[in-house]
Amino acid sequence: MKRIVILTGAGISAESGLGTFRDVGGVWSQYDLQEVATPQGFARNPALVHDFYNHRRANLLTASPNPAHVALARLEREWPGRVDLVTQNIDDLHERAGHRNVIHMHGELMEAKCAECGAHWEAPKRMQASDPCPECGESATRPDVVWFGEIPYDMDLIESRIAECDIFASIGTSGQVFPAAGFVLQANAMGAHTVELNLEASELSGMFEERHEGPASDIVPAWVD
Ligand code: BJW
Repeated sequence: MKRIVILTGAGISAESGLGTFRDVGGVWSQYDLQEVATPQGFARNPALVHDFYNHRRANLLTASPNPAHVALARLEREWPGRVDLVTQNIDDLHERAGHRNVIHMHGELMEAKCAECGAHWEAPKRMQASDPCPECGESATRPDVVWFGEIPYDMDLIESRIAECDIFASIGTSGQVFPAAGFVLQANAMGAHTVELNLEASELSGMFEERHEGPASDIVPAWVD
């Protein structure tokens, strides 16, 4: 029974209206990542960082899964072997498409976290640093997302699943951010068949045995079929 690990990035949610990061007009052309996606930026100006994520949370509430999310949820339901979905995305569109097991290695936009005690809870529509933690009462509320310099979630689990997989598929990611950018190397080293599905060639295209170029909403359902 073949085991599949799928890694998704911002490109899979692009056609749902959520911006990617590094494409022309992407999030990092509008915001300075050092100010909004690092612990140092948060320490300097928590209100700016909360505004950034509050705005993205509001956008997410109006977005819907697209055919690529739906096709992966169908794959999880119908594939006779194991499917592990690892996403770098903080949106919940995989879950809303019906996907049951999603590993959010960069956290989740709809969750809040206490920077003091580490408690997690459901994010309010608008979050601010002065919101008290429901566990310890400290006013150190932050989005439950992984910024540059922080350690992504579930790395041991992800690495063990890649070590065991027969097929590794990367969808809609530019391959510029580690550790996710290194997963294809690990999959190749373990002898998995590696597949890239992306709008265009990425930094890592040369590492994949099979490649499909085009919008995710076309190429992902076709690949799943
Ligand atoms: C479509 C499409 C359509 C468009 N259809 N496709 C030097 C060397 C190596 C590493 C480092 C280094 N210097 C620093 C580091 C570490 C650093 C890093 O990688 N920096 C790089 C910039 C070099 N990484 C970290 O700090 C990470 N932590 C870490 O390494 O800890 C150490 C450690 C690791 C493991 C074990 C133990 C210790 C943390 C990284 C956190 C990233 N956080 C962000 C923001 C937070 C969440 C949020 O606000 O959303 O995560 S950054 C941002 O980039 C976000 C994304 O998840 C991530 C990846 O972006 P993604 O998804 O690839 O998007 P894009 O825009 O880049 O690409 C979109 C792609 O889609 C494009 O290719 C398009 O063509 C395509 N596309 N439309 C199909 N319709």
